[in-house]
Amino acid sequence: MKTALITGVTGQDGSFLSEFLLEKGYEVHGIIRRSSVEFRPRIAHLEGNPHFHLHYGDLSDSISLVSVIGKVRPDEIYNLAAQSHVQVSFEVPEYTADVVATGVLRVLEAVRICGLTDSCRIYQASTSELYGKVEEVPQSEKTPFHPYSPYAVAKQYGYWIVKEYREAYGMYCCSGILFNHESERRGETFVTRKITLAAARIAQGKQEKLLLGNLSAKRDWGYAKDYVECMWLMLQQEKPDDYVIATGEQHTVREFCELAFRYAGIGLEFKGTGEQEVGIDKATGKTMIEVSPEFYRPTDVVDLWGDPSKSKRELGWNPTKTPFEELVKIMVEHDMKQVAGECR
Ligand code: NAP
Ligand code: F7E
Repeated sequence: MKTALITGVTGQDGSFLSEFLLEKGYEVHGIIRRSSVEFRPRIAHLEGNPHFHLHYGDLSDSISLVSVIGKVRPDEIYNLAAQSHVQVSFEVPEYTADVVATGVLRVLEAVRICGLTDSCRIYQASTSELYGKVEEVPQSEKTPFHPYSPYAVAKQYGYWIVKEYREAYGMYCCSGILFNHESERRGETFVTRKITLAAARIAQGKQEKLLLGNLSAKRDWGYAKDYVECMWLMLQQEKPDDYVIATGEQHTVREFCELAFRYAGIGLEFKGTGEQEVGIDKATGKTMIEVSPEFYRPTDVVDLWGDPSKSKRELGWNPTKTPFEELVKIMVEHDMKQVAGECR
C-alpha cells in the first residue's frame, strides 16, 4: 500500500485527489491549518476513514513540514497548498510569495532533510498563469513564460526550483502546468462559481444582479475531478517531466455566463461595451449582469488556451472527458440545489 501526503488537502483539488487516491488503495495524509472553525466542508465526508489522516502544518513553517514529512515518510507528495487567488495576490503579495514560492522550496528541503531524496516522488501544482501575457496561442510546454501577477511570479519560482532539484539532486519531482479547472467545489470568488451561484440565486429570486469584471477574458476551463488523475499519472512515469493539462478549448467569461444562465432557465443577451456592457434577460428585458471595475485587475491574463498533446500522448489522458457544456451543467445543477436550501 502506497502512502501519499497532500498539502492543500482542504481545497478543491485536494479533496478530489484524496478521494481518487483512497479509491486506488493509498494511505492518504493531508496537511491542514488550524482555523477558528474546525469544519472542512470539502473533506468532511472523508474524516473518520481509517486510511485518511490529517496533520497540522503550514507551508510557511519549515519545522511543521519536516515534522510531518519525517513522520509520514510518504512515497508521493502532492504540493497543492497555495494562496491561489490571482486578484487577492495583488493585495497580499508578500504572503503569496512566502507560501506559493518559498513554500515549494520548504517542501523540497524537508524531503531532503528527512532522507527521502531517492524514494519520494513530488508533484508541484504549477499553472497556466505562468504564460500570463501570452507569447503564443495555444500554449504548450515549449511556450515561453510571461507571468503577469504576484501569484504567477511566485508560481514561476516554484516551477524553476522543482526543475532545479530534479537536475541538481536527481529527485523525482515534476510540475503539472494546469489550466483553469472548476467544479461544484470551486471557491465561491473564482469567476465560474461566482457565476453559477449567482445564476441559481437569481433564478430562485434570491439575488437581483451579478457584478463582474472583464467579460472578454478567455480561459481553457476543464473539470477538476478529471485533472487530479493527471497529477497521479505524472508520478507513475519512468522519468519525471512537466506536462500541460488542458482541454484544448477556449471560451470567454461572457460565454460562460450565457450557458450558466441558460441552464438556470434564463436566456441572456449582452448589450453595450466596456463598463457599459450589460447582460439582459431576453424574456423580461431586466438587467441581470453589470460590469464593475472593482473586479478589474492591475494586469489581467486574457488569452489562455492550452495544448494538451503531450499529456494525451505520453500519459494517455483524455482532455475532453467532461466537455465544457457538461462542466457548466454540473456546476449549475449543484448550485440550484444548494441555493434552494439557503435562507433568503
Ligand atoms: P484552493 O481551493 O484555493 O485550495 C488551496 C489549498 O491550499 C487549501 O487547502 C488551503 O487551506 C491551502 N493553503 C493555503 N495556504 C496555505 C498555507 N500557508 N499552508 C498550508 N496550506 C495552505 O486551490 P485549488 O483550486 O484546489 O488549487 C490547488 C493548487 O493548484 C494550488 O496550488 C493552485 O495555485 C494550483 N492551481 C489551480 C488551478 C485551478 O484552476 N484550480 C490551476 C492551476 C494551478 P485552507 O482551506 O486552510 O485555506
Ligand atoms: O478569473 C475574469 C478575471 O479568478 C478568471 C486560479 O485557480 O486559475 C485561477 O485563476 C478570469 C480573469 O481565475 C471576474 O479577470 C471577470 O481573467 O476565476 P478567476 P484565474 O485568475 O484564471 C489559474 C489557472 C490558477 O492557477 C489560479 O490559482 O475571469 N473575471 N470578472 C473575474 N474573475 C473573478 N474572480 N471575479 C470576477 O468577478
